[in-house]
Amino acid sequence: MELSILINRFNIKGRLVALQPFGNGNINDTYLAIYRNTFTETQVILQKVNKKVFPRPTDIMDNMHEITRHCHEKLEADAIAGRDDRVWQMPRIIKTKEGADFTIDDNGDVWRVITRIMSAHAFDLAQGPEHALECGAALGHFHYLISDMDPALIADPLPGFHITSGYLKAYDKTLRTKNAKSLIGASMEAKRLVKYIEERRDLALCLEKAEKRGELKKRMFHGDPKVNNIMIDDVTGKGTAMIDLDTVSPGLIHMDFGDALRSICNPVGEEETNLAKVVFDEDLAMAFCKGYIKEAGAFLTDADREYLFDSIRLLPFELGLRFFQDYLAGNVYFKTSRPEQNLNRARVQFRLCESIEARERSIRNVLKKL
Ligand code: GN1
Ligand code: MG
Repeated sequence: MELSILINRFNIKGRLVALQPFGNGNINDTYLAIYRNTFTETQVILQKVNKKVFPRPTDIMDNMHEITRHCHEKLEADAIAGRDDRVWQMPRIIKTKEGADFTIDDNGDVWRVITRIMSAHAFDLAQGPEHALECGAALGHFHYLISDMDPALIADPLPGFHITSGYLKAYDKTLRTKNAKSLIGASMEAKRLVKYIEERRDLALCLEKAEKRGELKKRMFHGDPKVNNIMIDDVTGKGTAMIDLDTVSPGLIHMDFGDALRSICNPVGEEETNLAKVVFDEDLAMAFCKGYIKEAGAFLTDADREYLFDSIRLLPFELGLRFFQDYLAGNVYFKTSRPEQNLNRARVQFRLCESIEARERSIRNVLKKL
């Protein structure tokens, strides 16, 4: 179905002058649409929700409805009370002409339109400590925003998401397939990754065990706070919004903390092919943590703080495992543009994990001082 016909189902003022692919997401298909009016211009984001990843895309939209409603109310109340040092933003759902939150095309795919956060950008790589600090502040503020949401209003968007034991099980199952066996048989590098995972199986369960013991509790989390999901105001340089709200649901906020750090503190990014360049940058980590604690410090318990290092080590391991499993399964989950891409992405995450392990003492010292 033609995109311009599809977007025409939504209630947007003006004439459509541009509609083009946008961003670098690994999951959904995203487009930027520009509408022109006599005196102004409206820019919106058109997205197809990936139904191979999200089993019930309409649940994703119901969740988005609840999350944005809750957060917009809180943002407005805080703005009126003058509680903030800046304008915090969050995308809004643009309804169809019939008043629905989404539309379904001839293939049964769910499409939505949301507002674009204007005069702000997200970056694929950390730009330096100031940027990292603002990313920390944006995540911390987002945790504050969703902290008092009723989890019962949210349907599980992606069963098993950020449950490391589940990813290990899926990996074990994939290992037994013919495709995986032949890929591993043919590659020294793949063999090395198999060994790497074996050596860390126990560590991978540390947060789940802490949750079972009651030391850590589920709260609302973002689920995907990587650096290019954090919008920075072009004028002030301050964090202004978290985007990509599809995975917001009850979970361990440690998963967000670790995921943001594994993304922000790897200055060369997820697609680097020269492993020697992949290191965990402690200056960026310190800056991020400062920003995060300023906004979220008040609701971190002693036990929460106890497990921060574990989350920093766990998330690159978990993502590496997810990339490697997808490589062995034939690249069915993450978008790829070449066959070895998920293998390389896994190598980058495991290299980052090694770099974190090598710096454990000094990272723990930073965390202690927060
Ligand atoms: C996916 O859609 P995107 O690119 O923001 C993935 C994250 C990974 C990330 C790695 C729902 O996020 O968990 O950390 O790729 N999202 C989902 O780049 O699986
Ligand atoms: Mg995402």
